[in-house]
Amino acid sequence: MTSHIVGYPRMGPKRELKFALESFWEGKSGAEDLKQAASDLRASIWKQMAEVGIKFIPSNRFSYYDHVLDTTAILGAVPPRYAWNGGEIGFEAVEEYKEAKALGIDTVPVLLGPLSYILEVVAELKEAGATWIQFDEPGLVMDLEVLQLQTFTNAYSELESSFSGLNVLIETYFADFPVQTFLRILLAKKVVVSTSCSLLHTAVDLGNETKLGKEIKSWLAFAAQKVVEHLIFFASNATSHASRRSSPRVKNDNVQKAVAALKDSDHRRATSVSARLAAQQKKINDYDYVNAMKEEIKNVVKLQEEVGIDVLVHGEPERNDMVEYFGEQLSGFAFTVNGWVQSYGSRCVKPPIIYGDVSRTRAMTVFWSTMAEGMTRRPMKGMLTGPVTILNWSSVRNDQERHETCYHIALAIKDEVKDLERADISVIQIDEAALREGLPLRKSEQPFYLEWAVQSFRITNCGIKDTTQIHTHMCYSNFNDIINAIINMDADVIAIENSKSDEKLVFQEGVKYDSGIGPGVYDIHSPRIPSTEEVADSINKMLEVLDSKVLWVNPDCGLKTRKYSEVEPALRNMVAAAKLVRTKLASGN
Ligand code: THG
Ligand code: ZN
Repeated sequence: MTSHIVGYPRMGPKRELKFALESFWEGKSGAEDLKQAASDLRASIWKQMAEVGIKFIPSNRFSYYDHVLDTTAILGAVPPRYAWNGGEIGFEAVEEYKEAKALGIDTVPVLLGPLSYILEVVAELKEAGATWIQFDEPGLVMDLEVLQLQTFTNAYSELESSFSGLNVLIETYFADFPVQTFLRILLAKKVVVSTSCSLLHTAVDLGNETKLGKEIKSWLAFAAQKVVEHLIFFASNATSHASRRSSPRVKNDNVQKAVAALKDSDHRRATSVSARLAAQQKKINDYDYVNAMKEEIKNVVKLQEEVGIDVLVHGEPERNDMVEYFGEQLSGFAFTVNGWVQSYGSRCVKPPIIYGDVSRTRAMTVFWSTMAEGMTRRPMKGMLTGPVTILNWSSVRNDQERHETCYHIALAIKDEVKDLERADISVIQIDEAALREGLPLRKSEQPFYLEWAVQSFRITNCGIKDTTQIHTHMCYSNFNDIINAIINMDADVIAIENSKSDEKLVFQEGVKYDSGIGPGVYDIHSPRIPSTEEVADSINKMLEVLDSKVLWVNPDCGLKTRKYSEVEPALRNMVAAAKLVRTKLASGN
């Protein structure tokens, strides 16, 4: 039996890569400093794996920003709109292999897919002395047509002669591998034990966690621990699994009973139900802190009023992250100090750990939302994160089904919605940014996921007044295939990311969408400021398929990654565009 690691976090245990990158971008350090930081990180990972006795250590796993972007650049497959003329890109696979070899470590260089350009790299790697090569083929676990599988098989058969003298590993992840169709031609005939997917998006080292209790720590493994753990094949895990089963931290009778008692009327809106439970308001002791936040909120409100936004937000300066913030105030969650996970580029998140039944003990957002609401005569949205997103962006206990945990969270968020309504917040946004992201790859598993995900969302706002407007937001495009699930969410207004999609939104024939919808009119992930004409153009395109009564005009996602110097002119242009189109509509042309 041979040991093997598919991939490892790139950020470093203390986010060294993030800081090196951002310092380089800001011109505070040079390219050499950045390269040094990167090679230090690679060396420490290779050494660590070699020390614990991993046989197949991967190289060519590194990327400064994104490995799919790198491959796109190598292949020259950059969309024409970027006008890429950066020329040819070198075979860094060989460089990284040599770099590890210089440290005395013989690695398995990893390449993305069996494409013709790879042949050249293969030859160079053979010459440099590589004996194993790993190909990532994540697409293999999707529902493939016979023809597509045949194409894979043919592609690898074609390549076989170039592989002579080399051992080949084919790697899939996140779902089962269609063994019967593919293993026949697989060139690696040994059994290799591996983690089920790359550790890229796991936290780095549990050893750096100072605030987690001993018991909870014994239930967890970050990348550094998984590397060791999979070697001993989970045997030693038995004790910690047993400790978790019997721990009173995990089971909460009240939550179990509440979930067992859920019935249809808990996720179907009924017009006549009125709000009940008394709102609790957390008492904030730190006077200075509250005042600083208040100042920030005032500025955000003022900016939006000046720019001419109709429905305002308070900017959430009191929050760290849209998931972590709620986790911190709910029971059943634990937190890391250094459990950073790469999200994209240099951006990281610190997913909370859901280890037990989730419940809400006090109001979480009412204090800030009412404060903000009192600063303006325009509607101020109460901002919440939905249960599916809290679940999908946390590390979730695996001793019960994910949908059960999701219902726990839904009930907790429902309490918050009720409290906001009682505090006269009449527009409440419940973000389900990660709803699409959690969709299983296999079609056969999708209906069940969508059923409990949609029900969880509906639980949160079932029973509120008709006059309270529920908004939601979803990140990432490709909503066409789940449009019926989205309609079933029964939200009054939905803001979706759309601006990067070349696909035409969204409404196939026969789909009737009559609640409010705000397909994002510009891309917030770029610092580029969209012009008024550009936004007006985008609005006009939407009006070709949507009635003006249901259309909302908004950016395609939250603005937290943007500077005020970018946000302000962008929003001004957006509002100007909305006014332009409105005037045109009113004049009937
Ligand atoms: N929260 C969580 N997951 C997410 C997002 C989120 N996943 C998808 C999407 N949004 C990813 N986008 C971002 C955008 C910005 C940042 C992280 C993910 C970010 N992070 C800080 C950083 O890296 O500097 C971390 C420090 C901080 O929390 O302020 O800016 O919104 N859970
Ligand atoms: Zn978004």
